[in-house]
Amino acid sequence: MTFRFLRQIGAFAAASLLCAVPASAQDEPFDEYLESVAMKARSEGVRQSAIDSVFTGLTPNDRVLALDRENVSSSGSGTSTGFPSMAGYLARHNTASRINGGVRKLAQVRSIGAEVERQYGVPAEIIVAIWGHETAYGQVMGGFDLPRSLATLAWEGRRRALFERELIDVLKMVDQGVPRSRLEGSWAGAFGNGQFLPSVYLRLAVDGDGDGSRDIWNSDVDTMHSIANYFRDAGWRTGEPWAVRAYVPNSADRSGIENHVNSPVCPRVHERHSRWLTVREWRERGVEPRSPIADDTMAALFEPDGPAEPGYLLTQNYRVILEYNCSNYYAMSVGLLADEISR
Ligand SMILES: [Ca+2]
Repeated sequence: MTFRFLRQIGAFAAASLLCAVPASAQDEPFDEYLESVAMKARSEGVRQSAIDSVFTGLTPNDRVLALDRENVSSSGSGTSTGFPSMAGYLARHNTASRINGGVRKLAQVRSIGAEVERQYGVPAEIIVAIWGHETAYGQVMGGFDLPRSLATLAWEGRRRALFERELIDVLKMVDQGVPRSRLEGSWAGAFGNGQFLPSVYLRLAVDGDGDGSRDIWNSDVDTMHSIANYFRDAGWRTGEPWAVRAYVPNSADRSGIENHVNSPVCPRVHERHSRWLTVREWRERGVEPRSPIADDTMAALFEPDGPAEPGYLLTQNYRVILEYNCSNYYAMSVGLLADEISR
């Protein structure tokens, strides 16, 4: 349920382990820390009434601290150069129940999906697949008090800049009229059907049904519009597949297509992809797409489990899925779930 954020934390965990946690982080009393955040929030225009309704009586959550520590130690230990099997991951995550749930959800939101697709250019099955992976189609959205989680993580200090920003943004949500009682989510501060963070909510959530509230907890329409808006904002290209399965001949020169560009964001994810060529250039190298894709589309080859296993030509839209959660396992499972439920 907290997939996106857990992943993001995971990506930074190794680096964070190398940086000393400020020794004084928790020497500062929680209430004093909240007062310093309140001052910053006021300087950004948040009304005192919103601050009071969130901060009054707030205490740190030990469970959140424990989960954060567990997350650091488990992510930090992965130093092997081999990668876990994609096939194994897909078998665990794209289960029959998740696929069937997606087929039902897609049918249930068919008319909203058509409208959203027309308006944002993002296919309904991609949105529903995100929804399935984030919260099992809204069944598991997390029951942590959001301001309490964010305040605890910001106060703890390991990633204060990030969580303090999110804490001020959750105050802004309340200032804008989001009911205090609605602020529940994951231990790491993500919430609603698509597990947005407060900063993402403020920037990209959409009131799709026009009732005056951006309700990504309870409204299917608002949820679909909001996830689609996220994708459009991240550069989704209308009409382009996220990837296509591809036949790669044994004779293909894999060293000749290596990617030598270091990605500025999550390089360990991007370094597993080949360099980018047009589909026409892939065909000239004997790589054959198994489903329709235009010849001038730019694509990178990805063979997650090695040359003997399925290969994929990834497009720009795959990178958009990575924007939601920068993990090849996540993006492949979202894309393949979308393919599966739209069959
Ligand atoms: Ca609404």
